Amino acid sequence: MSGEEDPPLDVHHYEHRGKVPWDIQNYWSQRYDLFSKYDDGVWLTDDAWFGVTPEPVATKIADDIARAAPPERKILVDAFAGAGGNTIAFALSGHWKRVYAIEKNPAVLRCAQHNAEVYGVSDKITWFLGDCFDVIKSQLKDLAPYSVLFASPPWGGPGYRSASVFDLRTMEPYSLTTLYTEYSMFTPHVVLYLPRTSDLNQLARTVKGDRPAPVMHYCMRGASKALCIFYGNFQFS
Ligand code: MGP
Repeated sequence: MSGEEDPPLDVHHYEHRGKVPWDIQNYWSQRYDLFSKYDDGVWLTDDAWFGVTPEPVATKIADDIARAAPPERKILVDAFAGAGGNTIAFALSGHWKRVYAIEKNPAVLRCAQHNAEVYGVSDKITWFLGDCFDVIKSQLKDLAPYSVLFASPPWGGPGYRSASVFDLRTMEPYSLTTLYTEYSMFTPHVVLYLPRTSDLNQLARTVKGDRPAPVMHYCMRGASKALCIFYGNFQFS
């Protein structure tokens, strides 16, 4: 493990399966997919495991956004940093002048900050503890013309898998409409990370005007992990 610091209350670095709660054992067995540097002392809260983007997916999303974003947009705002998987990939991409990462759970934010240290990218990230909608309105407004906003929101827990088509109107605690409406007031360049089973008709109805919004599935080992919708002037060609 890196450093000598012990994890704070409710934060863990599990080293043996025997200590891992039963409901996250499936995720723990994928720990090197989630964080290739897991053994260097990655920290997670028990709830954070469910929402971590696997590192190869986070890296690919970071590459895609960097490649396709308008060149004047050099700030990346990560609205739901969680334990830092996406934030770290954005910082590692080297594309952004600054990555702003928001997380409202103090223990989870501490994990993200620690994990960014493990990956050696802390100096590229500014952290905010708080509700993303409040932080964006109160502290990031002026960055809007230079920003791309990425959001990997909670989907209401792993129960999302029980529906063959996921109803984005019932996503908890924030519906697709809430997320899209709030974020597009800040910047037109918004990327949402959503369930692979998301209702595509509901997604399509959020796309206004003539400019198409690409939807990309991110797959690993023969299965889709999740999809992203890219709103705004992203050029993939
Ligand atoms: P999964 O369906 O829970 O796992 O999550 P997996 O490994 O596909 O399960 P399997 O048993 O079917 O193989 C799939 C992906 O969705 C993971 O990579 C997580 O990053 C992401 N994910 C899962 N949940 C519950 C959330 C969530 O609530 N929010 C976000 N943003 N991502 C999630």
